[in-house]
Amino acid sequence: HLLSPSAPPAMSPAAAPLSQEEQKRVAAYRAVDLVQSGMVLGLGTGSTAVHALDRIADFLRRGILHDIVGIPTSKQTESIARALKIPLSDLDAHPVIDLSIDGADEVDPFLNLVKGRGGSLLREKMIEGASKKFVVIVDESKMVERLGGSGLAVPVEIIPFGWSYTLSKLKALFDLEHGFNAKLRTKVQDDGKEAPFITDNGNYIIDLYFENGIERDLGMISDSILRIVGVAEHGMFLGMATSVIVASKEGEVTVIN
Ligand code: ABF
Repeated sequence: HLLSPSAPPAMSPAAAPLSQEEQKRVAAYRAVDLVQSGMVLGLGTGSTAVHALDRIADFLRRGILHDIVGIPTSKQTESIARALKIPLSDLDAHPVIDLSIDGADEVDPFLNLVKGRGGSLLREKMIEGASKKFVVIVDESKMVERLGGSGLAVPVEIIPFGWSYTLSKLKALFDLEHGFNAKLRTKVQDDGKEAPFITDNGNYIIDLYFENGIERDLGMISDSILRIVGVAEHGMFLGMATSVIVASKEGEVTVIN
């Protein structure tokens, strides 16, 4: 039923603020309200997207949704979705996806995104780029004035061959940028040794850091990065999101289109 203008707010002023995890869940659940039976769904990766997986699985179990096909954006999401009994397929079988739902590391006022802290940016970009609708779900901490501005990395997936050569090319691109840094992403293995982080595609990640965020034209930066031989893809998702669902501490949900 329709809410009257005088309807009470989602949370009374006295209620405790939502934790970041609760904000993620609220945004994810709102996105799953957009899912309809029979849809082919791009299934995102990360701690926000996992709430959407839970909700989709719950709706399938209860018969609220049926005939859903999920296209996972990472091996991790594939195994979670499998355990939740969400029917799965791939991009080859479904080159057109109805709706993708995924988290992000940063969202700017123009709905440009940084993604890839989890390392699954290449598959995410392929699947979300093949989607008629791409809905991003975030807690309010992900909103930034400028991409790269939160101090988090802008990731670039590169092929392992000649990685330090590719790193030097990336460094040269941003040479004059104040406070710029670029590093190979590493991971401590079970034996305690540090080794390159390996993506689902067998590639490496270079993390780019910008002290004040990316001040230059994003489209030009994107083109310059992609022109470097050895780069597979970068984590800036420019003009791809059709809407962003943001949940706040106060329990408010804002949908930005
Ligand atoms: C993936 O998960 C990534 O593209 C992005 O880096 C990350 C967001 O993770 P979380 O929801 O855990 O903050 O979608």
